[in-house]
Amino acid sequence: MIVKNPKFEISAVNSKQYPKNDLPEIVLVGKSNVGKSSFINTMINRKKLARTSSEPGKTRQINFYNINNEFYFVDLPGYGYSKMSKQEQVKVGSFIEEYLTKSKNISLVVLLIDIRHDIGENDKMMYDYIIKNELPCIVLLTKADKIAITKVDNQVSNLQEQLNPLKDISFLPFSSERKVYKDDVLNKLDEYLG
Ligand SMILES: Nc1nc2c(ncn2[C@@H]2O[C@H](COP(=O)(O)OP(=O)(O)OP(=O)(O)O)[C@@H](O)[C@H]2O)c(=O)[nH]1
Ligand SMILES: [Mg+2]
Repeated sequence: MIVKNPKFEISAVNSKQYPKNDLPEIVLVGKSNVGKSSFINTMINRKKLARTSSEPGKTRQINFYNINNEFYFVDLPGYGYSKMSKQEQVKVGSFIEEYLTKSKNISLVVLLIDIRHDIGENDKMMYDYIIKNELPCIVLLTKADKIAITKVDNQVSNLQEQLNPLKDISFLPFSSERKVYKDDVLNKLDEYLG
């Protein structure tokens, strides 16, 4: 994948606002603060096109980034941010669910999980939802720079064992700080874009 021309296209709050074309979509899901927006910036070589924050709960809408007019990266709000009001959490949950059920163009769901943490309850729920709805999926273990490089492979296996003991889904490490993982991930995305 060569990114020539990444463009922010639209922030949607309901399915009527999704782009009206059939470009394939690669969608980022995961807990607040896990690094979904940072992932997009790393993949498109831009520091700030997708807005990020050290405070969880930064992305509140569904943001579509048009890449080369070939596909979209779709940045969703994160789940599981306990400081968000109940009302806001319900709203965010319904955005995610509406997107996953209404979009007809999902080529791949990328589930992001922090490599340092065990699988959380809401990650398990998201994973089960993806499998039940037969959405194509890979799992990226983010913030891999936060652990010793020699421990990364072991931790990837450990988390895969917890979530996907059948090992029929790709689990890969990722870091927006330590760029050695980027090429493998780009190659994997290419497989799904066909
Ligand atoms: N060390 C390190 N920090 C990261 C990495 N990815 C993201 N971060 C940091 O983690 C924080 C959250 O990143 P975001 O990309 O905003 O996370 P998000 O998943 O989009 O969060 P929400 O929009 O709240 O759901 C920011 O301070 C990032 O700089 C990474 O790979 N390594
Ligand atoms: Mg975000």
